Parts: sequence; structure tokens; C-alpha cells
Amino acid sequence: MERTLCIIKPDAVRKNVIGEIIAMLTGGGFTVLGLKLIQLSGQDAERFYEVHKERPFYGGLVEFMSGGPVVVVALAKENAVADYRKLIGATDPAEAEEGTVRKRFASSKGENAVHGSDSVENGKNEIAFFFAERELVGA
Ligand code: 3AN
Repeated sequence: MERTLCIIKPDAVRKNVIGEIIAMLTGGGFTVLGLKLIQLSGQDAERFYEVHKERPFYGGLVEFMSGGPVVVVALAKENAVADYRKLIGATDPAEAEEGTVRKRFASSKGENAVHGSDSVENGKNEIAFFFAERELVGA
């Protein structure tokens, strides 16, 4: 089984749509291996988004991601990384397809409701960033 990480971002937590998003994930055939509600520190967010350090939106992204609680969800499914990205839709909600998480719940490119891993390798590493292996159930 392939793994991928979902982060329900502070905008979606504030909108009270944690349940709706998790229902979309399980409805899409994903198994939840681990799940928690956490508050990222600025340093946590800086480390998690280190690959985007040089991008102009990095500072705003770090501030946004550490500006309120998030829900991290470790997911498993065959073809998890690609199928999850299909389910969440494009980074910019204006370009996201009907019925995707971001079309339903994202407000902008920055406040776009959920994070998605962009490769199988990153899926593994991002899950390990938030979860110890013993916190993952049924894996
Ligand atoms: P995705 O989350 O769809 O993989 P990436 O990897 O291009 O998108 O960007 C990572 C995160 O950086 C996005 N989820 C988004 O929150 C933020 N981001 C990307 N592009 C912009 C932008 N032009 N302005 C503000 N934030 C952005």
C-alpha cells in the first residue's frame, strides 16, 4: 500500500469542515492510518516547507500554517499519492475541478484547505515528520 499525508490546513479547521474533508478521503477509498489535531510552531512550519524556502510566498505560508490548529492525517491506498492529488484538486481553487476538496473548501492559492504530498518519497517522509511508526494503525 502506498502512503500519503493530508494536512487539513488552518483555514479549513476554522471553517469547521474537518469532518466533511475526512468523509471525502474515506469515501475516496483511503484508509486512515493515523490522525491528530496539532498546533504547528513557526519552526515546525519552516522545517516542513523548507523546500519552498526560496519562494516569495514562503514567509506567508509559514505564518499561515502556524496561525491555527491543523489536522494531520496519514493515509494509505493503492496509488495513494496520485489519487489523493486528484481528490484534492489543483493548488489554485480557481483551477480545481468540481467535486474536489479544494473546489469545495479552498479560498485562494495560499489558503487552500489541504496539503498534499507530491511524490511517493515525500509521502513517506512527510508522514514520518508527524507520526512515529507505532502511532500508525493497521499499516
Ligand atoms: P500543492 O500544495 O498543491 O502541492 P505547491 O507544492 O506548489 O502546491 O505549494 C505548496 C503550498 O504553498 C501550497 N499548498 C500553498 O499553500 C502555497 N502556495 C503555493 N503557491 C502559492 C502562491 N502563489 N501564493 C501563496 N501560497 C502559495
